[in-house]
Amino acid sequence: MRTQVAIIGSGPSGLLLGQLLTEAGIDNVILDRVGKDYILGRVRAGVLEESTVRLIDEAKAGARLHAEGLPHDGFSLAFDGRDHRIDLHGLTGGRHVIVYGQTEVTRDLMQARVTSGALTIYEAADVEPHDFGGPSPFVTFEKDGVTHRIDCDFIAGCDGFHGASRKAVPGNAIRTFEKIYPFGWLGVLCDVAPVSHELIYANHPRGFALCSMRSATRSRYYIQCPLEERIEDWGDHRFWDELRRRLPAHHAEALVTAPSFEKSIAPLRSFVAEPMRFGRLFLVGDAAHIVPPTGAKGLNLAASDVYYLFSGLAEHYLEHSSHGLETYSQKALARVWKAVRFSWWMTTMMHRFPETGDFDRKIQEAELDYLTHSRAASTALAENYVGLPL
Ligand code: FAS
Ligand code: PHB
Repeated sequence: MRTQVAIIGSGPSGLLLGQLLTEAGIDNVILDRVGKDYILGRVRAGVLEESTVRLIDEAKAGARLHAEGLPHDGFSLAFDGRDHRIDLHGLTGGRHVIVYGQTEVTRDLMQARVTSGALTIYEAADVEPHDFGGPSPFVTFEKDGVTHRIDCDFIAGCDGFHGASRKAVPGNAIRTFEKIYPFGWLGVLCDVAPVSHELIYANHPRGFALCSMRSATRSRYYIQCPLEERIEDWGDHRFWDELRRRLPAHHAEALVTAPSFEKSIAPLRSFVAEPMRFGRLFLVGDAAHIVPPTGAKGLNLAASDVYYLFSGLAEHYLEHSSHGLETYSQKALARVWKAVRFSWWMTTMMHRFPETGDFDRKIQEAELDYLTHSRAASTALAENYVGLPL
């Protein structure tokens, strides 16, 4: 088999890139090691930047997003028993974010791909990129007991943090930067109206909490928890009681609960691999970087990588210029590091660290006080949250 671009991974990165290439008439094949249902069963991000929405529109997968997504003009920071609204719309000259689950984005992109007739091969085992240092890379995989080979011009490694692409790069050609946080997020999904029409990020002595949503009738809640926590020790009642303790009283009283139908613990890390290009192999999204979800950047960073790589590939095939591909890594990393900084800053400001001493706590209080009383400080927060320019 031969294609122009072989894409490893059918998550948001791979699907978005695949559909943009297909719309541009550039042949591509997506490979994933699992099936559609497994991918759609993962509960992940919930907040989309406007630039991510524009890319989904370009991929002809935005209809349901515009019909069901929730535009949000602000969110609240809760601490010391009170709310402080961050007016995204007012502070950024009219910009906002859209609340729409990553699962639905993935579902819409998968549907767009089926409609376009482009090829995705699911349950492809042992996918491996080869010879990406030269002019004739290829990918191999196993399916139904047969080894297959796809010859291509370029390989996009969209296979997430645990994928094969980054691992295929020689150790002396790549540098990684990592920070592991000493806690995780315990998250639940339930079919009940959210406690507030906007998101609430809460800093509390017992730990961080986040009130989010997927729709007006589906809530998504998180509480910070120690890494060693076991999900089986967290019945719904224990979760709701802990969430109430971490919210201002008026929200705790207003909270309506329902049985959770998804409950999981996610560890938090910051991770960046440099560079993001190795000859004809390009790392995209979580394959190249991970951020703690506090800043709602993970999925949106994957989308900006796709924007830079798609632009470079389109320039290569349609304008016969390699400038975009040559500058992919530098452009993507410039935006990645600013989002990594923002996500680290939000996480440090909003969470209780086991080693947090009195001094660190006073610094957190001063940061929150400055943030909620200075237009300059809240504008900086707002412009990062809605997304820095591509
Ligand atoms: P993904 O990991 O989504 O997709 C990679 C795909 O590659 C998968 O389908 C996988 O099956 C496939 N793959 C892996 N190895 C392979 C191999 N060897 N061969 C073939 N295929 C392979 N971001 C936010 O913005 N907000 C959040 O609240 C948030 N919460 C998160 C919670 C969790 C538990 C996790 C893990 C991430 C969360 N993220 C969040 C970040 C998340 O949304 C990612 O940024 C997003 O999924 C990135 O998309 P991809 O780069 O496509 O990687
Ligand atoms: C979510 O709804 O899952 C969500 C929203 C905002 C975040 C993180 C997660 O910062």
